[in-house]
This record gives sequence, structure tokens and C-alpha cells, in this order.
Amino acid sequence: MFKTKYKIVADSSSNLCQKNDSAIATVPLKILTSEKEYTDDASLDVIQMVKELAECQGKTSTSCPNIYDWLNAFDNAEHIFCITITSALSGAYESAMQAKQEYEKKNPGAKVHVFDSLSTGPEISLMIERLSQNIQQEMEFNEIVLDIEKYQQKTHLLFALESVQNLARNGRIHPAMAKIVGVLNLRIVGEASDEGTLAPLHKCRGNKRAIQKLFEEMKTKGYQGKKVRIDHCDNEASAISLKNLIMKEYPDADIQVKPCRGLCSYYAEQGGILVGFEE
Ligand code: X90
Repeated sequence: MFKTKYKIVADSSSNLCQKNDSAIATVPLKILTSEKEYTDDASLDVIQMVKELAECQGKTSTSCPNIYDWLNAFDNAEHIFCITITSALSGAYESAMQAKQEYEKKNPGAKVHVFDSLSTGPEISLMIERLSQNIQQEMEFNEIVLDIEKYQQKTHLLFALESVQNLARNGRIHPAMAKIVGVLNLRIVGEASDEGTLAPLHKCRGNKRAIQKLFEEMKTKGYQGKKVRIDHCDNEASAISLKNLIMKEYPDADIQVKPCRGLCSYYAEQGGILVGFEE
């Protein structure tokens, strides 16, 4: 017998943290140093981790959930919608697909669909919100899958980063891109590409300029006043100035700001801003 009918399971790159037995569960990635392992769950003190990492001399890295982490989070539900960080940069999608196969084999009648977000953070939040709505409206499993795939075409992720050291050191960006950042007061503004990789768009001097560029890029990509989700790494002030800038032109826009959890904080680094929005 199944415990629940529907369940949404995402990884911690979504910047949400929820227990395995809640309707939306999040599965932690890990951040590793030579001395310590940080599990990106509710018990992680993210700001403390960012501080410790800044002082850390040695090599650091991350690891994705394994098949058993996913299976535990599936928690005996009948229908599971699973969303992972982009498969272009992480093994999370692969391990979730293995978990799906295992789970469906072991639980006849169970259905698991794994979405490759080709993105991370706030764009995953938007997908989760849409999934919750669809479940509430009692749409069919296959209908929900199709709706989310269509929705994904209409959502985007932009970012502004002050440092891309951790991305470069772990081979997640082209070395040429790492060279152009890291200069004092320079921000890189970019997007999640259609292939789910980081694509740089602009170099900006200073925070204010970066925020303006983010908003310009949003409009170029078709933003017209719908939902925006802004996740920041220890930079609420910039997140709020972006929110205010958007509200000046679109006073009724539904905009929410939240801090990054561990995985996004590690890669977006101190000051980083991620923006997910609907066109
Ligand atoms: O499996 C693992 O160890 C996780 C690797 C994740 C690598 C990339 C994380 C990026 C986090 C940085 C800015 C937004 C990037 C958008 C990419 C599509 C956030």
C-alpha cells in the first residue's frame, strides 16, 4: 500500500529544505573540503559554511545525491515528480533516473517522472510551485508531465556572480570565463543556456549596474510582469533592489526573495544572485 498519492522531490539546489516525509521533499547535495563534509539539509548553517570555506586553503568540491538518497525521499508515495539540478553539470539527474527504475520495479503501480531542470535554484522553485498547483487541481499524471515540460520553455534563469572560482576549480565553467571575472568589483551576468550550462552575457562594474543588467536581460527574454523568484547568497540588499526595480515597472508582479542553501551558496559564492522568472 502506498503512503500518499503524490509527492514532489527536488534536490537541495532548489534552495528549499524540507524533510523526507513532507509533500515536497528535498534531497541534500554535499559540499566537501579535506577536513569536513557539509550536508545541505535543514541543519546546515549556510552563512557559517560560506565563512569557513572562504578561509579554506585546500581543494573543495561537491557531490550529488546517490540512488538511495532519492529512494528514501520517495517515501512510499504512488506518484512522484522529481526535479534535479541541470544534468549538464551534475550527476543528480542520472542517480534520480536510477532511483526511478528501482522504485518502479519494487513498487508495482508506482510512477516516477524525473525532470531535468537544465537549471537550478529559483527556476526549480517555479517548477515546484507549478507542480503543486497541478496536483491540487487533480490533473492526470501524464497531463502534469506535459504541462511542466511546456512551462519549462517559458521560464528562465539569470545570475549575477562576483566570483566564479569554485565553478572554475571544479570544471563547471570554461576557464576563459573564469579569467574575466575575479577582477575587483566586476560582476558577471549570465544565463542558464538551453543545454543547461552557464552562459555569460555581460561583465558589469559594480552591484548597481549588475542589477540593472539583470532586469534588462529579463525583459529581453520576454518578462512582462509575471512571477519572479530571487535567491541570493548573503546579499539580501541586492535581491531587494532588483525586486524594487521590477516593481517600479510592474507593481503587481509576484516576486519572492529567499537565501540560497548550501549548494548554490558554494557555487554562486558570497554576493551571488540567481533570478528565476516567467516570460
Ligand atoms: O553534482 C554536484 O556535485 C553538483 C554540481 C553543481 C554545479 C553547478 C551549480 C551552479 C549553482 C551558479 C549560478 C547559476 C548557474 C546556472 C546553471 C545552469 C549556481
